[in-house]
This record gives sequence, structure tokens and C-alpha cells, in this order.
Amino acid sequence: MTHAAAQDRDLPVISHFIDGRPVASSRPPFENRDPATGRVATLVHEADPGVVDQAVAAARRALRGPWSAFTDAQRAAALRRIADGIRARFDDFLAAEVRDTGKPAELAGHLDIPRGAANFDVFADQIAATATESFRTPTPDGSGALNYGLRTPRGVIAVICPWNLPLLLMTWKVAPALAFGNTVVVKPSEDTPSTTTLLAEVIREAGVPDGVFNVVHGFGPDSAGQYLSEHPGVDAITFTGETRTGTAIMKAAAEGVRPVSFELGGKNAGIVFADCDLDAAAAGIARSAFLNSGQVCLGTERVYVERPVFDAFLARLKAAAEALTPGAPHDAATRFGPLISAQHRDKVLGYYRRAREDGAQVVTGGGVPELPEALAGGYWVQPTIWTGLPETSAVIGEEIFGPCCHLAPFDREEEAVERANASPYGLATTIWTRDLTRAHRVAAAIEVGVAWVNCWFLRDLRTAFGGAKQSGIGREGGVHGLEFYTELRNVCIKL
Ligand code: NAD
Ligand code: 6OD
Repeated sequence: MTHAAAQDRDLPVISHFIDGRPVASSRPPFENRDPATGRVATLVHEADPGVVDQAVAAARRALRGPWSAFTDAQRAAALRRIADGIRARFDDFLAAEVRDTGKPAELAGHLDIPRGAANFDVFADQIAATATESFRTPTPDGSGALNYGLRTPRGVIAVICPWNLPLLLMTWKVAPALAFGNTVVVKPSEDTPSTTTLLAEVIREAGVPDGVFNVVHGFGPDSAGQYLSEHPGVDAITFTGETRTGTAIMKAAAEGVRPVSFELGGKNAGIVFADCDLDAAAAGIARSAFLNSGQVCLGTERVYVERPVFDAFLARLKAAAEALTPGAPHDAATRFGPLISAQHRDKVLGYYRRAREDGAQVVTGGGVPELPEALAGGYWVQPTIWTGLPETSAVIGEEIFGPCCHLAPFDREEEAVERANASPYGLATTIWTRDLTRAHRVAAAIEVGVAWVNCWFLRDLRTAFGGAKQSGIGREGGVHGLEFYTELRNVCIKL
């Protein structure tokens, strides 16, 4: 389909954005569907290798251009203008994010869009707070030497993003990249192209030079993702997505020995001790299992509950799950949305089937909900709770990324820790107890990058974020992103 033919269909057409301008490509645009209804919502250009070349070349030129002369204060001010620009176009961002994801506007309005703006404010602050080390070194002649660290931008950074929290997770990487003077080529998920392109407009209006922020659209293999990660003009790759995709990108990054920063999959465990505030724990675990229809990397899919409170906890969680019903995303009362795509719904329903085959008791859900006619074509599944599965089941071992969790009782703290750690993943955990000593002990024993106690997804953007084991490489957030987003040079001056 040509660009003109696409426009004839009267659908929004999403272009690449390179060197300050929208750019089309030779490949026909692909259709992107509204997950709540299944109807085609946008047409999206797919990058060919030439488009990726153009984007990387623009980012390289911009790295050496006026952007390199921006002082720390000027970059901080630019980041703040971007944050303000997102807030000024809140309604546009909200509409675009809801159209691409089908998530409730209530959720995108209090999480995705404000957090997208906040990422720029936080890294504007970070620029001013970034110090480097210096040492006075003795020398035999007594005059000494001064060593100091000099941080320079890493260069052209490829930012490859998932679809679950599109603006939030993309800005979480773009903001530090720009804060420390890099230029970027962003590849949003093929399922959620819109807010990245809107951000390109905001960044341009904020006075950031052309070529600093570029966007290429498309898929992974044999498309924009692969072309970008294999491109020799890219100096480093930051990626959020599945562990399997991270493996492919890491192989591409090996050519040229380019650094990677990876935020990958998880199979997070929650642990509920009998001494906890049971209502708070049930509400917290329900949020962690069902928010964004379970499409949050930090979400809980395995819950270990101390035996004396197992039944009481299960009853509360069941009630919370059953209160979630499908609704039109823009209805202010809607708290539960669809999955991102037909393909992902089929994957999640595959696990729902597998759970039954493996002998699970289905406490609630387990299928597709009844839907009003307007939503009948969308990608909906029921919030689902299982009990009774063996720990060897794929449902317990593999990341599902849907609104579901399995509950198992435990008798001893060590047993809960051991079962939580029996996973190749190590992203996050949520621990519920009133015993502070135990909270510290268990938080230290669980092999994860993020441990929450009596809360979940309470994120201070200045703190380190990332996963242990196969859940990631490196840490981003606050000062922790410096190692990836800058090159540290030591300068030694003989005095
Ligand atoms: P995905 O890995 O399928 O895709 C992520 C991005 O990679 C997309 O833009 C995709 O087009 C691109 N891609 C796919 N194959 C590629 C390849 N061979 N080369 C280059 N790029 C390629 O992930 P997804 O389905 O979009 O997102 C869900 C996954 O992301 C889950 O596993 C979830 O746990 C993970 N995730 C992790 C975090 C975290 O912080 N750890 C946060 C959000 C999501
Ligand atoms: O809030 C954040 O900073 C963050 N990185 C959230 C990740 C959510 C994963 O789906």
C-alpha cells in the first residue's frame, strides 16, 4: 500500500521521524489494531534498511553538531521543556496511548503519561547532581598529580522498546540518554507506535536540535529492530522486552563489542506471611497481578501464602479479581483492559489451557469474559487465579504476561524463599509481613533487582532499576544509568 493509498482510508498514518522531519519508507505501511475492539486504528510505516541508515546517520551528525555545545544547564532546561510539552499535550498523549494499548484511560492518565513527563524532570535534576571523582596522587618528585574523571556521552544509542507501558518505558531510557548528551534512534514496539512519534514533535518544539531524537518503526526480525541493533553506526543498545529477544540483540551487539543495557522478562514471586495486614496484602497482590491486565514486567504471577492464612487470602484475592470487568477504555469507571494483540491473547489462553491440563483448580476466570457488542472483537481474557499446580508446571515456570497468578501454601520462611528463587528470572518480588526483621532478611535472600515490602510498584525514579539472573543486564535510574549512558575517562595531570 502506498502512503497516499493509506491516507485514503482516513486512518492516522504514523511515519518515521528523522532529522526533525516525518519520513516515509518504501515498504507498505502495516495495520495496527485497537486491542479493545480489534478494529484497525492506525497505519504505520515500516523501516527498510535505508531508513535505519538515515536515522543513524542523522543521530551521528547531531552528536557532533550544536547538541555537543549544549551546557549541562541548557540540556537540563531542554529536558524540562520536554516534560512541560508532554503535560501540555496530555490529552493527545492519552488518546494515542489508549488507542494503541486499549488500556483504561484512568490508568494511562495516572501512570503512563505523567510518568513519561516525570522521567524528563528527574533526569534534568540528575544532570546537576552528577559529580565525578578526583584524586591527588603523590609522585616521587613531590609535586604530585591530579587525577579526575571526565564523563563524555556514549554516542548514538539505539532504544528498543516494548508495548506494555510504551511512553513510560521509552522515556525512561530517552531521558537519561539525552541528559548525558547522547543522541538516539528509538524503535517503539510495532504494537504501540503513536506516543513515540508524538514525543518527537514535543522534543522538536522544546528546541532540541534536529537529529538528536529519531524514530524508526517496524517489527523485530528482518525489520527495524534487527536493522537497528545490527547497525555498525550504533554505539550502544538499551532494550526492554523479552529475554529471548535480548539474546538476539546481544548477539548483534557482540559485533563491534557494543555495550547493552537490558530490562527483560520476569516470573515474579509474591510472599504473604501470616502476620501481614491481609486486606492490604490482598489488595497489593491483586494490583500486582492484574494491573494493566497483567502486562507489567514487575507483576506477580506466583504467590506463596503462609498456610494459616491461605484460605482467607485466597477469598480476598478472588473477590478482587471478580470485581474486574471489561469496559470501554475511555469510560471513567473502567479498571480492566484487553491484552495487546490477538497473538498475545492466544499465548495467554494457551497457558490457561495448560493450567487445566496440568491439574490446576481454577479459582476464578480461566477463559474469555462476556463482552458487550462494541468490545466483542477485542483481545480480552478473564482475570484468573489457580491453585494446586506442581512447581514443575510451565504455568509456574514461564512468564505469561497476562492477568493471572497461581497461589501455593508454604509452612516455613526458608521454603518460601527457596521456591521464589527457583526461577531463571530475577526481576522483582513483593513481600507482605509486619515483622521488620523478617522483611529485611527475606528481601536480602530473594535473588531479584527490586524487592518491595508491604507495597508494589512504588518506584522512586532515582533508584536503581533492573533485573538479576535472566531478567536483565545493568541498572538504570538516577545515577545508576551513568555507567551505560556515558563513557568515563580518567585524566591524569602531572602537577
Ligand atoms: P519483545 O521482546 O517481543 O519486543 C520488544 C521490542 O523488541 C519490540 O520493539 C520488538 O519489535 C523488538 N524486537 C523483537 N525482536 C527483535 C530482534 N530480533 N531484534 C531487535 N529487536 C527486536 O517484547 P514485548 O512483547 O514487546 O514486551 C513484553 C516483554 O517485555 C515481557 O517479557 C516483559 O517482561 C518484558 N518487559 C520487561 C521490563 C523490565 O523492565 N524488565 C519492562 C517491560 C517489559
Ligand atoms: O517505573 C519504572 O521506572 C519502570 N521502569 C517500570 C517498569 C515496568 C515494567 O513493565
